[in-house]
Amino acid sequence: QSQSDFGELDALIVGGGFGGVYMLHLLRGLGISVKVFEAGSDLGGIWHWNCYPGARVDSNVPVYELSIEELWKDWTWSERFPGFAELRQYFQHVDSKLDVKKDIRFNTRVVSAHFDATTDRWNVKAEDGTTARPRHLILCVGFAAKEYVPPFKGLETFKGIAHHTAKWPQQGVDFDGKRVAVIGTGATGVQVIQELGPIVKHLTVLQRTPNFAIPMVQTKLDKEGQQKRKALYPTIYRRRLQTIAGYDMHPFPKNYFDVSAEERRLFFEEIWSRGGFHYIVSNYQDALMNEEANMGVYEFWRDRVRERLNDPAAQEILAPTEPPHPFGAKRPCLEQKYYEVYNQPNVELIDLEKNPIAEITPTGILTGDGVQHEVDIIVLATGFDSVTGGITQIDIRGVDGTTIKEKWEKGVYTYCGMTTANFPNMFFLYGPHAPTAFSNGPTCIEIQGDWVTACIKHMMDKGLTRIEATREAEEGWRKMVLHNSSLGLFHKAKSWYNGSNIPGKPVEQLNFVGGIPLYDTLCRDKAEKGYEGFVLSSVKPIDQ
Ligand code: NA7
Repeated sequence: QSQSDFGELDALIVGGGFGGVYMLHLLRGLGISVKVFEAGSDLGGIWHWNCYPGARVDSNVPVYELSIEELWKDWTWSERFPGFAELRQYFQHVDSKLDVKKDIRFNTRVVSAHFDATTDRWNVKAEDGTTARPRHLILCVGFAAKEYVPPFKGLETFKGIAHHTAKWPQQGVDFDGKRVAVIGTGATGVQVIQELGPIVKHLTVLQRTPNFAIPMVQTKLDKEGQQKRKALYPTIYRRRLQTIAGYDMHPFPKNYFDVSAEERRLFFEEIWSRGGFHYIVSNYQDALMNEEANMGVYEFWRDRVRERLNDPAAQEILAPTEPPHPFGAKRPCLEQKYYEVYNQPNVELIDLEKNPIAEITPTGILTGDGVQHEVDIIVLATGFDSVTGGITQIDIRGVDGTTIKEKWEKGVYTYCGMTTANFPNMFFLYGPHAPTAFSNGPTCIEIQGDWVTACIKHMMDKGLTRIEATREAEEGWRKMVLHNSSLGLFHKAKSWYNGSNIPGKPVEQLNFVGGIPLYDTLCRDKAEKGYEGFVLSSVKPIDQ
């Protein structure tokens, strides 16, 4: 494809994952001109980029899919937690039903968007020179669009294969007979390790902080069983909106110390065996607020994990006696055979807290103790400039020419977790100050997509061309987001939840922790009050 000018559009969506296709579907319904620019070569967003070995969603189906009936009525999954390949097939199914691709320009990475206050339009440019002048700019870039590679000394000298997991080659990598190092044990590292441990010649895991991984309890799903339950799907999707994290589970309406130790034990066993995020989300309602309760939750987890590990040293590194941070304050992930991998003779675990990476050499990794770990492949599972990075990496300039990166340099300001002052007609989904990291993606995206669509419809009906959040409104939203978070234990962990995984990034809660129902209510309330906290106006004629 050659560069082209899309001219004036009513809306331009950036990103072709869940958010982008949902937005496209809704905006088409308004009968307006809308296109999607997607940096990747196909649909899927996160599932297009993250094709590393073992990549899989930690949310269960059918809550992890769009609630559009045309899509779910004849789609079935093979597993409760599908892998990236099946998720990609789902996106092809979405295209076969909704014909989304015809309005998506792939291989089109948006590099800049400047607001033109004389026309109330965005001047958008992509890397290949493609341009568009949409009224509305809708960023559906997700929360993990900008990967983070730590500045390891000597990384560029490595002669083997090294990739960040989010930039994994689409054609895959041959691991047969290879010595592999995995740096990082977040959700990604855990998936890579449990996948590669059993098949590679040698695996070196370099862990800085242990992940409090909980059993996924993966299940095979059959077609007939799913089809039979389809009558319940509208209710399942409606109930998603009534749960704290947008799934099919609720916190238990009792405090940890309200019940006896025996009762707690039975309750823990029960929620543990359900798999998924039950052990966090369905736990006692004060589990993430009360430090002593949290310690009890940790201890049960620790003891279950230790039972699965043969080596006492590995037990202490992976499931320490004292937790480095409260349970759940940093994102735990779901695992299948993760801990058993460490019982294998071909797997070596290095505790970077005691023995950090000194440098990467042409043939491997040199640790602080002077040992050179010879490897053929390095998997960089080192995470993302999460939540804000996908937005701030684009040169987005608002009314006064300030970039979004400059605006958020010392702290994030948003209103309703979808807009920000000085950047009119710009909306973002599944980004900062929304339930993002604490929610099931499709649930959060649908609430926001519905809200943005209603807002654009309202503007078109009234002949308005500009909507902009006020500074006071975003100050209030920010205060509320930070206050809600301060009631829990989240600030006690170094985590991508609060930006502390990226050197120099301000450390503050980036997500709305108040839960899906409250978020939904607050956003609806602003709209119902005539878009309270926003200034709406019509374009000024150019000669004024
Ligand atoms: P995460 O959860 O941010 O994990 C990144 C991992 O990389 C984590 O274990 C980090 O250790 C480690 N890391 C980062 N920098 C370094 C350096 N300099 N040295 C050693 N180790 C390092 O990213 P994921 O991709 O796993 O998951 C992101 C989310 O995507 C996930 O939660 C899902 O929601 C989907 P640390 O913990 O900081 O000590």
